Amino acid sequence: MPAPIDLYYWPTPNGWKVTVALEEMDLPYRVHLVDIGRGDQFAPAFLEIAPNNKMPAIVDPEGPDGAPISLFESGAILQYLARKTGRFGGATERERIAVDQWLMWQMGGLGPMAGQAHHFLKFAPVADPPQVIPYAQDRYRSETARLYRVLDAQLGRNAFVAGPEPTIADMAIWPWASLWEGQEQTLDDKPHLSRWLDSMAARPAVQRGRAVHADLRREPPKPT
Ligand SMILES: N[C@@H](CCC(=O)N[C@@H](CS)C(=O)NCC(=O)O)C(=O)O
Repeated sequence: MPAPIDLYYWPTPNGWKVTVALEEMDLPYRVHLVDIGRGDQFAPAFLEIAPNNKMPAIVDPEGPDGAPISLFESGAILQYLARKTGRFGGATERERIAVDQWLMWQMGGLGPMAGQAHHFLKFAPVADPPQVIPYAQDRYRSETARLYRVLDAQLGRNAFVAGPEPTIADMAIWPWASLWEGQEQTLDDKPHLSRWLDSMAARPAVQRGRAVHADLRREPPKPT
């Protein structure tokens, strides 16, 4: 049994990527909460591990050469865990290329765009004072919609994002896509995305990863 991985975490989509991957890969882990609402991400000890002051981050006491290694950025963490276990990262060079391109699509596209959609649609309107900025709302809502159309087309060709089996690309994308309602999206015209969301949500490891400290999740109040 490998030594437990230390996971620095808060229950958000970027955090769920790593809990889902750790659960899918049967890796033991210990959770260290980083309350990003309270500012824990700026603590000097956390910045040593994650200098960009964002979770998730991990410390693996059994790194590549048997010595501890720390890393931040959820996409890099997923790739590391896939290499460590030899699972979910693609078995051939062609499979790895397919996985990596969709992983990067999430990291550079869906994550930032859906994140800004959440910000301008859900959080800014209930800020003090409220900020309703239609240009930003339209821009991030429509760019997120475009990305979901691309994803739906891909899922029309494959059961999972990068091929017939689930990979770290699915683990990166599902946490964000599962929050489509808060991004003011529709699934009515996206049958493949809808089917994939359900099949991911039915996986026991996904459910366990999503449940880690779910009680601490804070939803913004609805605008009045
Ligand atoms: N690109 C980063 C993004 C991580 C990220 O945005 N984390 C957010 C929570 S979902 C955070 O820690 N925010 C704290 C802050 O910005 O101060 C990754 O994928 O790991």
